[in-house]
Amino acid sequence: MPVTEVNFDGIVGPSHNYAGLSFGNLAAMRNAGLVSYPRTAALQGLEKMRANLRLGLAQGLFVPPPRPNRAWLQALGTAPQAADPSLRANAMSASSMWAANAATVSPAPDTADGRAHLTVANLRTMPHRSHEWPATLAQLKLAFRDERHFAVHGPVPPAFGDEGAANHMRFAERHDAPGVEVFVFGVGGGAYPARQHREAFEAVARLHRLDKERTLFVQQSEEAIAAGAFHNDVVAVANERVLFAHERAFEDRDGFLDRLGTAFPALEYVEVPADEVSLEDAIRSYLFNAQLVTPPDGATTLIVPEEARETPAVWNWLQRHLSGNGAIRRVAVVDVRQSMANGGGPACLRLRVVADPETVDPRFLVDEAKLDRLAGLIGCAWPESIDPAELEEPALITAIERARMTLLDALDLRELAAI
Ligand code: SUG
Repeated sequence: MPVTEVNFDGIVGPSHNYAGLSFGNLAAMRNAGLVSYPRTAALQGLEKMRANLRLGLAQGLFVPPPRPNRAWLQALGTAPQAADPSLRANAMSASSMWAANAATVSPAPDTADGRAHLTVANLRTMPHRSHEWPATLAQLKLAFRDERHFAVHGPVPPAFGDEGAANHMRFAERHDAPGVEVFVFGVGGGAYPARQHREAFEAVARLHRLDKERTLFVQQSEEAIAAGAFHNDVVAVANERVLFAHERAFEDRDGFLDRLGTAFPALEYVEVPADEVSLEDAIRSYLFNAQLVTPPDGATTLIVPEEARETPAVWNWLQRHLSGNGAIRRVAVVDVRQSMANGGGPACLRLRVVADPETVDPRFLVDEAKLDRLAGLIGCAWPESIDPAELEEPALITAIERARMTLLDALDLRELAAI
């Protein structure tokens, strides 16, 4: 099979809950304390994967890590029942579902050794995400273990925060052509943390052996972070020649566009002006946290969440763009409301890897029949609902741990059990 885009979606784990752990992520803060629906959440994720398959795209998955993370609690001198509620919630989060934060990926045509490079993200800024990487790394090492095609790197040292592909964009004439990679970092964000540090991305670019002439470092606008865009993929998305972004996404918009246009003359820039869609509407609707994809028929498609259709300024903008024959030719809508309520849209839920699917461990790839089987399993094993006040209940913890093992068995991934 040729080199193509493969999206690896994180299966929503059975512990999915709304504990309000992500300061600066407005949806997560707003919904703190609500009852969550892990079964519905995971099924919504599977349906999004199915929609991608039906567009003709290759699709993969990652499995949830063990939750509660007993090893992490043990290193902190405690255990699920004994831990104080805040520590316990940090050990129970299903946040690995947002696979755009799993790693940064540089496809083979961009690197000096002709292999695709992946660096697992350290996610050190948020305690509940800081302990994701060991389990993620174990999966990456399994899924992409063919060293003729892939190089998988451990995390950048935690002195510098790295949040992975959510702040990384790649431009190329076609997926299999050499690309220009853009690394977006934050400096300030008003009251909120800038989670991606420049030093971390500079290290990633060195580790991935990228060509300096085709590598750009760009500052995310402080205004965007302060407005709730805790990752760049909340205000911008790229695919092949197209950059789709909000006017206020970058600190020095003009300077960035000049540099990008020089490095990548084929750029097609689609900007949403602030006076047509405010930053607030863009962030609330997750217009830009969309998957921008090229299906086999060549019609660039934007996969947006239902919330984008429900936000009049956003939906009107999209209709105008489509009728004007713009770079985006089609819009598809998916329901990922359970994830959205924690600030994770369609793009957050996937790690995009440009590679030949035949070089990936097939246990991490899906077709519709596999999705059907997983839906049946999740429908039985995933908790129906979780009230964050009940996270310490032994019966719930047992159900969550059992559900994950059932999934690993079904996928023949038992070797990940103890990680
Ligand atoms: O890191 N939410 C995630 C959402 C990640 C979205 N990813 C991208 N933009 N690519 C985060 O803020 C909420 C968890 C909680 O509150 O329990 C959370 O972690």
